[in-house]
Amino acid sequence: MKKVLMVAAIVSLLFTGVAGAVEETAETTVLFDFENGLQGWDIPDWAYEKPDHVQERIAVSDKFSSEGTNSLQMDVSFPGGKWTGGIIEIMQFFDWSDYGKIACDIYLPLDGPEGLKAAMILTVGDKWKWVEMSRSYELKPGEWVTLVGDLKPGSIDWRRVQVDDSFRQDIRKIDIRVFSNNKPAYTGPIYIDNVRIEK
Ligand SMILES: [Ca+2]
Repeated sequence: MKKVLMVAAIVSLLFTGVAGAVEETAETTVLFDFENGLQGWDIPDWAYEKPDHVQERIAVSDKFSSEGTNSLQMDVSFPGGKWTGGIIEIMQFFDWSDYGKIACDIYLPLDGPEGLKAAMILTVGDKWKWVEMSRSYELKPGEWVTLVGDLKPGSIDWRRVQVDDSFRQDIRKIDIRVFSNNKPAYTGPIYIDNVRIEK
C-alpha cells in the first residue's frame, strides 16, 4: 500500500514538473526586450518641459540585462531634496484579455543609492485615463527588481480605478517611472528590461 502511494506521489510530482515547465514558456509573452532597439519607447515630450522630471536620455545598452543581452538605459539626474522623476513610455494599442499580469525588470547599478522607487503607469480606454500603480517598488543597488501589476477584474494594483473586464482590453500606453521622493540624489543610468505580460 505504502509503495503504491509513493509511486503515485512520484508520478504526480513528475507530471506537475513537466506541466509547469511547459506552462512557463507558453504563459509569458515578452512585449519589449530591447535586443534590437528601443522598439518605440521614448521620453514623453511633456516630461522634458516639467522641471520635476529629470530623465536626460534613453538608449539601448548591453551593460546589464535581465533577458537576452540588451536593455533600455535611462540616464537620470535626481538632485535630491525634492520629488523628481524620470519617465519613459510606449504608445501602442494592446488587448491583454488573455493575460493576468504585466511585469518589467529594473536595475539600479551598485553605486546607486538606497531609496529610489519605481512604478508602472497604464493609459487605459477611449478617455485615455492615466492609471498609476497603487504601490511603488523600492530599487535595490546592484539587483534587478521586478514590478508586477495584476490586470484581472477586481485588481487593487491600480489607483483610482475599478478594474473590470474591459480594463485590460484597451491599453494605449505603458509608462515606467523611477522617482526620488525627496531624499536620494543620483546621477547615472537605470536599466529596464523584459516588459512582459503573463497569464
Ligand atoms: Ca533584453
